[in-house]
Amino acid sequence: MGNVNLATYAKNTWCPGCGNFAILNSIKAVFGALIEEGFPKEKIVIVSGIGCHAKIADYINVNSFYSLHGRVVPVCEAIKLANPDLKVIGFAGDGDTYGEGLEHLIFAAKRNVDINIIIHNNRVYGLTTGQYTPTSPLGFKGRSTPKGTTEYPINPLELMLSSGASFISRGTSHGMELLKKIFKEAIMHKGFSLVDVLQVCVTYYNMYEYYDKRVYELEGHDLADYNKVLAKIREWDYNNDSKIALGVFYKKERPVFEYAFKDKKINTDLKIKELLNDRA
Ligand SMILES: Cc1ncc(C[n+]2csc(CCOP(=O)(O)OP(=O)(O)O)c2C)c(N)n1
Ligand code: SF4
Ligand SMILES: [Mg+2]
Repeated sequence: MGNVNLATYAKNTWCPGCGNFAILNSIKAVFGALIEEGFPKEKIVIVSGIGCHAKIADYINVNSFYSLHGRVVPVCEAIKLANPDLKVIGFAGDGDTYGEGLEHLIFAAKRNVDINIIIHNNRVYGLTTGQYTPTSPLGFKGRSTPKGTTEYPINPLELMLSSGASFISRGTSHGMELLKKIFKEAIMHKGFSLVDVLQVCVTYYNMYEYYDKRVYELEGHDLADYNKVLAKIREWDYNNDSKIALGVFYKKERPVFEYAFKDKKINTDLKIKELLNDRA
């Protein structure tokens, strides 16, 4: 974090051992480094939803907007459209944005709005005490499913790839060095970036041991080859017992929405062919 102090007066109420601390400390370190490098602090805006994760807005001393459950993404989009000079980072829950707000996520990825969305994916509703979410595994036993869920989870990275996201990555709350690296790269990416963080909820779904045994870091794969990336994304489907890859899965440059939207000249200059080739 260097010399930049981003602490606030708010009392932290997360459970001891919660994976949210790793996200908080990693992002504070990244913001601190950006500010030290000369990026103006007043141009950073964070947005959160509703859930345990959302309290992060109270714990970082930058501009923030504490929004509604499921509405992190549209608030980020609106801020970015109003002022494209801002760096807009949204912190959302898995219930929050893979559930209630999913359609917003899909369309922000499709439009390639230049925002960064970080998902605190603890695969459970933490704040409301342990119900299942779209990424809970089959058979998950929680408050609303005492005999176990009968649904398979979604693979959010696969969904993001098919929706057109131009940066897709995954980290865990047990690996802060990698998390910092991914956060920085995602924030600097020009276009829609998603970071799915396997954030452990020690109280309702403690997966530290499970993840520690399975995670490995991605190395040297072709970040722009759609089919190879898809195969890598499908290796772990949030339900099977395979190894779990971490790092950046996909990265591609393509025109961002806010400039195409704002500047008619750029809009007419968009090369349709380039856009069509984008999925090749
Ligand atoms: C519109 C709306 N729907 C539902 C709720 C109730 N609610 C609050 S938090 C929450 C779930 C939080 O789960 P998640 O988004 O995964 O966040 P976590 O607590 O796990 O960080 C729900 C259903 C709400 N506050 N507002
Ligand atoms: S309930 Fe889970 S997600 Fe919420 S603060 Fe506690 S450990 Fe963290
Ligand atoms: Mg959750």
